[in-house]
Amino acid sequence: MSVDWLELEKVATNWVYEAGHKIKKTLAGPIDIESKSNPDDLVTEVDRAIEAFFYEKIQEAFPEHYFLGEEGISDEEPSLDGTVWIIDPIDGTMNFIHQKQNFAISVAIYHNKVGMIGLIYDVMRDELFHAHRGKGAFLNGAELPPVKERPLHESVIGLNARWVVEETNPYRNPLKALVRDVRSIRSYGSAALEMAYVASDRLDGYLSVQLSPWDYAAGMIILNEVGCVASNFQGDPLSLTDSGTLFASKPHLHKEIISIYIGEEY
Ligand code: 2AM
Ligand code: CA
Ligand code: CA
Ligand code: CA
Repeated sequence: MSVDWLELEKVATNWVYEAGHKIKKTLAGPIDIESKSNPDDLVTEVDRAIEAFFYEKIQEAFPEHYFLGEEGISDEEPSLDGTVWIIDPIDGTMNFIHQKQNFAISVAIYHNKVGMIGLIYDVMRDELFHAHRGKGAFLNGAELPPVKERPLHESVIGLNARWVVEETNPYRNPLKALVRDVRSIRSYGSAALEMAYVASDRLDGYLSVQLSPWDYAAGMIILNEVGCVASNFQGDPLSLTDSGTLFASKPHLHKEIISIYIGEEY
């Protein structure tokens, strides 16, 4: 069955705005918070409710589509053949809880493993980054130009400082050297937004030692449209089923950082 991508993009965009509105409304009252894998790995009732909102909308409108979300609503065996929605209802949950800003909704639609539509919505700033495969990437409707490179020593990189000090992190030393050599480091705390910032030239690159498909599925599609590259630290393609390292950046810088700093297996 053929898919009307323009219609799908319109519908997905409307749902993202609707979800953003729902999230904003919750900020007025108390929010129930729980820990997941460790005391700092947080989830709220809002993360779960927003994931359920998307799942129900998609089930109703497109029952033949698959669904993969961070908070556990997934089809039993989400297939990568056919059309699959990969959704992080709130990316940057810690920011959502502590700052009530600097978080995003991330929605990606893949078709037979190819990223077709990517949406990253910064709810509180009302900034929607979106991309449609082959048709470009946009910020609030304005097309993002192909990225321009800067030399490494003038580059600003997104990175969580924790990974540079954590004794058990095998990438500690390569990341230390990278932190030393670039112009500066930023830590925004939302992988989706940091990837959108690389695509829109607010950052030159972004690295994370541990992310999952819902963290980067939409970001990859947006980056691809402006000529950026997203891979693991070895430069291999990212998985849509497994977690791992992520390095997103402008293409020349991508090659340079992998070859000098992070590309070796540790
Ligand atoms: P999340 O807020 O959706 O959990 C924080 O540096 C970034 O890493 C966020 O994008 C966060 O997504 C993501 N992340 C992935 N795994 C995480 C984990 N186990 N604990 C905290 N953040 C995680
Ligand atoms: Ca999480
Ligand atoms: Ca996430
Ligand atoms: Ca999340």
